[in-house]
Amino acid sequence: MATEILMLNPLYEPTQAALEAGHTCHKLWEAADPAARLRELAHIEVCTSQSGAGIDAATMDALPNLKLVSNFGVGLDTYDLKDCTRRGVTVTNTPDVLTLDVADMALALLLGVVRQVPYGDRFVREGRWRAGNMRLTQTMQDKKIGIVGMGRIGQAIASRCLAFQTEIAYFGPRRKTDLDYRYFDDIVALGRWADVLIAACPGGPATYRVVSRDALAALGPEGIFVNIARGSVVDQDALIELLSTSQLAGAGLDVFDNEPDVPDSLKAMEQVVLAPHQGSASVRTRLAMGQLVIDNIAAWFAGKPLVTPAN
Ligand code: 8YV
Repeated sequence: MATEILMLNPLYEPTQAALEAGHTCHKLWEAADPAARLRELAHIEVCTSQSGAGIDAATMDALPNLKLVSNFGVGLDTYDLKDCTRRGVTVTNTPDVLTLDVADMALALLLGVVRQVPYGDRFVREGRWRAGNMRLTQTMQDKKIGIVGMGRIGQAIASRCLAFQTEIAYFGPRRKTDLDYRYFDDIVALGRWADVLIAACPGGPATYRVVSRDALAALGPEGIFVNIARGSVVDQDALIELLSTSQLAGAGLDVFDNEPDVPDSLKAMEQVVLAPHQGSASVRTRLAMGQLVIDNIAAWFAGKPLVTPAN
């Protein structure tokens, strides 16, 4: 019997093509009337989605037979996992395979801000070097780095930062007894200790605006903020205000409120390095993420244990 999958949104092309080669795939975004299409597909047991979109209650209401959502991405802030569990829906995600790339991105942004790499690039291209050398920058050496969220990605960021002769401390819901890094149970106190805050925690209600105005202000005028987590974890308005009044030295941002819209005020700031949510966006990592999406679905249809269930 043909296996059927409902794709709620487009996936990375090679992943989507591989799924289409093995299953009958219904693409909800191609339907002229998605609500009517969902009624026709009420028998569906397996869906795909991605971290930016998740699945909402109305869609699950329309799919009473749904058992599995295979999600492309590690972040599950667009899912209400308790509600999924209550409905008997398991969500799988793509942890581990993207950890190193996302950690690398945090360091790329941090180095970009500290050594002003994009600024220097513009300086050369615009022919300004002939008129004199570029201004001097901050250094990585001896920086105190505060990591917000010491999970898999936070730990990979920490191990990279150590190679730059920095000090590390972290904030999170609890101390990790297996880690030697200094722990702060108060993010403002971490901000006061640190020169740099790097957000690496999950998104969602529990971490909404956890990087508060006070935490950012505590970094001081030489302070730097880096975000590879979610736009929701930082008070973006406060960040912009502190940057524009020189109460913070710079920021490296891969994620934003309301992506892909980025405030013009941030785009205008030369002390800010911006990236379009590129943390996991290497070919190798995206293929590995897609493989997990595929493997979880294959396991489900084969009646085997799921590879990376999240609930
Ligand atoms: C991707 C991400 O941008 O894994 C996540 O949670 O944010 C990123 O890897 C996203 O999943 C792509 O849809």
